[in-house]
Amino acid sequence: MFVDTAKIYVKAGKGGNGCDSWVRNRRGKKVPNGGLGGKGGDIIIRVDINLTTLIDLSYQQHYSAEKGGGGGSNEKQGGRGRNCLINVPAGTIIIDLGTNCLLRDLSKAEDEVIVAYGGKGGCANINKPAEQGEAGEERELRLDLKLVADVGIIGYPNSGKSTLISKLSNVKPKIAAYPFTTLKPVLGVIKGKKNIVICEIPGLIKNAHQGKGLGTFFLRHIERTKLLIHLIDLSQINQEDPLSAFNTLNKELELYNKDLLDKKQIIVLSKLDLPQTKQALSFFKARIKSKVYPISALNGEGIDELREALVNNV
Ligand SMILES: Nc1nc2c(ncn2[C@@H]2O[C@H](COP(=O)(O)OP(=O)(O)OP(=O)(O)O)[C@@H](O)[C@H]2O)c(=O)[nH]1
Ligand SMILES: [Mg+2]
Repeated sequence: MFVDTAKIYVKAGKGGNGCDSWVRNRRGKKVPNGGLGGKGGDIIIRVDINLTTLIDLSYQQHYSAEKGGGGGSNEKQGGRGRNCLINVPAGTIIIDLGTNCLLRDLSKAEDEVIVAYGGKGGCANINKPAEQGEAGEERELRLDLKLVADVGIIGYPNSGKSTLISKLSNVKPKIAAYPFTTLKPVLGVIKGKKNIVICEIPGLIKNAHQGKGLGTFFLRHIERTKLLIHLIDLSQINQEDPLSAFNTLNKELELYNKDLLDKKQIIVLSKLDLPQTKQALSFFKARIKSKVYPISALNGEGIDELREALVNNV
C-alpha cells in the first residue's frame, strides 16, 4: 500500500538525574562525590533508500527515545540514552505541527535530522545539590512524501502508462483495459550506465483540479522530476482536434501548479500497433512543432528511441 502522509508524535529521552552522594575524605570531612546524569536519547529521522512509502509510520505513530542513566557515587556518570531512529523514504518533508514550520526536506540518500533533542543530564552534587535531568523535547510532526523521481509519466487513464513503465523499468504494475487501474504512484528504475527513477502517477482527466477522477492529488509526486513523459493514446485521438487531450492535460497541470509547465515534456504517442493509429499520428504531427515519440508498448516499436531520449535528457 502506498501512503504519502503521516502524523507522528515524538518524545526524546529525559536526561538522567544527577547523583547526590557523599564520602568522607582522609581527614574525616564529608565531600560530595555524585556523578552527572546521562543525556537523554534524541529522535532522528533519516532516509532509507529502500523505502518508497510512509506506510510504516501510519501503523506506528508514537516514538520515544531512551532516558539517560542516573549518575552514581564515585563521580560515575550516567549512560547516554539510546537514540530512536525513524526511517523514511527519500523525498520526505517534515513539518512541526506546533509551529507549522518546515523542519527539513529529506531529499537525498544520506539525509538525516534530529527532530527532538534528548534532555541534558542533571548535575551531580558538586558545589550545589544534585539536579534532576531535563525533560526531552516533544513534538507533533507531519510527514509528507514527495517522491524523488527523474521522470514522471502523465496521461489519461487507460493510455498505457503502466504498460510503458513495465517495458522501460523493473516494475510490473497491474495493467487492465479499464480506466483508473493504477490508484497510487508506481516507482520503477530504468537500469543503465546511470539508473533513472521513473514514476507513473494515476491517470488525469479534464477538471481533475476540481476533484474529477482521482483529482490532482498525485501531481505533487512529479513536482521534483526533471522530465515528464506526456503519454497520449493514439487510438483516442480526435480527428477534428488532435491536440485536445494533450492541451486538456497541460491545462490541468497549469491549474495545479504553473511551474509544472516549465518542465521539459517528451510527447509519447502510444498503441501504434492498433488500426488507424498511423493516420491519427499524422494528424497529431501536423498540428505540433515538438518532436514526438510514437510507440507500441505491445510490440516494442519505438521503445529503444524513447529510452535513449530519456537517458539524454535526464
Ligand atoms: N494495442 C496496445 N494496447 C496497449 C498498449 N499499451 C497499453 N495497452 C493496453 O491499454 C490498456 C491500458 O493499459 P495500462 O497500461 O493499464 O494503462 P494506464 O494508463 O496505466 O491506465 P490507468 O492506470 O487505468 O490510468 C490495457 O489493456 C493495455 O494492454 C499498446 O502499445 N498497444
Ligand atoms: Mg496504470
